[in-house]
Amino acid sequence: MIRNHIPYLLMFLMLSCSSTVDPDRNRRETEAEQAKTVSIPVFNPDSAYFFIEQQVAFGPRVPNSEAHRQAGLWLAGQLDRFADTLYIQQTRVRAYDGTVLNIKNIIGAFQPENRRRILLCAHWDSRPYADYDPDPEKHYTPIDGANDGASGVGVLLEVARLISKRVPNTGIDIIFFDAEDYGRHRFSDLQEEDSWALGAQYWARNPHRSDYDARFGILLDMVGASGATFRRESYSMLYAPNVVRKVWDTARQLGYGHMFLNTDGSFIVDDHYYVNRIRNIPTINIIHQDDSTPHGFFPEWHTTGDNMDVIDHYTLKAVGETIMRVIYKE
Ligand code: AHN
Ligand code: ZN
Repeated sequence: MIRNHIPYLLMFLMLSCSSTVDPDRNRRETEAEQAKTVSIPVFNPDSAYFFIEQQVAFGPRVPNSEAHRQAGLWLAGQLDRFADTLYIQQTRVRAYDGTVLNIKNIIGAFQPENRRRILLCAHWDSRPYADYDPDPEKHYTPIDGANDGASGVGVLLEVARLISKRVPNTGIDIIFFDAEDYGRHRFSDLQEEDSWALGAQYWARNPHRSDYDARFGILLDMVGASGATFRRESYSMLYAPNVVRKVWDTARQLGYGHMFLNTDGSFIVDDHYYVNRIRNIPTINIIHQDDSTPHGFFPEWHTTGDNMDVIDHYTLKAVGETIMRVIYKE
């Protein structure tokens, strides 16, 4: 009986000693204890994987195609299962080549009454052409976009499923932007500015609520390929350095420091760029960058090889757990 008490006594002595040496230590330990006791629902990478598989099964989700229409309906239905309020923004935008695209931003609000909010987003369309395919015959073939597009949506659908089960302290909006990837074909002579992220540009000028604001935003783009590495993307560092730090620190604490690298990436015009520039919401991009490829992204980027074969459960788990922890720490 006495023996059982010795460790407690020792621990008490150790704690009281250390607190005289470092007055901050007790407070820090309390915070660490709290972080452990906040129960964070467990991110299921198999579930995220399945959400990606289902999107890809519709075929390439190119605006104006039947697969795009069907996938959009399915996605809205999925988000509606989990969110408190669903918004569908339907509009027409003009692509760089003059094509008029029928697009749809799909938005799920969680705790819409909460004034403290976080924005999470990804693009749900896929690119109309594999203009980086090693086979020139395929340079105008639409792509599956399993990683480029569907992976971010898959992770966020799993996040949506989990937060619907255990309400976090912060309100959350999940936005699936359309027409991110209808940017200029690499062999096109047309020089059109702002040809990427058309859905995000539209939303930034016409948010689903006119007074919409969030404390910060996180964009997920190409977050599912095996061997993914995430560098600190430069627009994220320009507009939201504290958010980058917060997310990268969280990933490192979880043991994913080998993927969330503390090295600088390049400037990437993506959905987050317009959320920052037009809406002024500090928003970062978690995007797979790879120095060893000619375009700086994952090897199958904008090729027909961007299919389910590149998707890796471990990468999904790393990103999903990081996002979940960031959410539940707020
Ligand atoms: C540019 O290449 C300018 N932006 C890339 C953004 C992107 C394309 N993300 C996914 N596909
Ligand atoms: Zn793309």
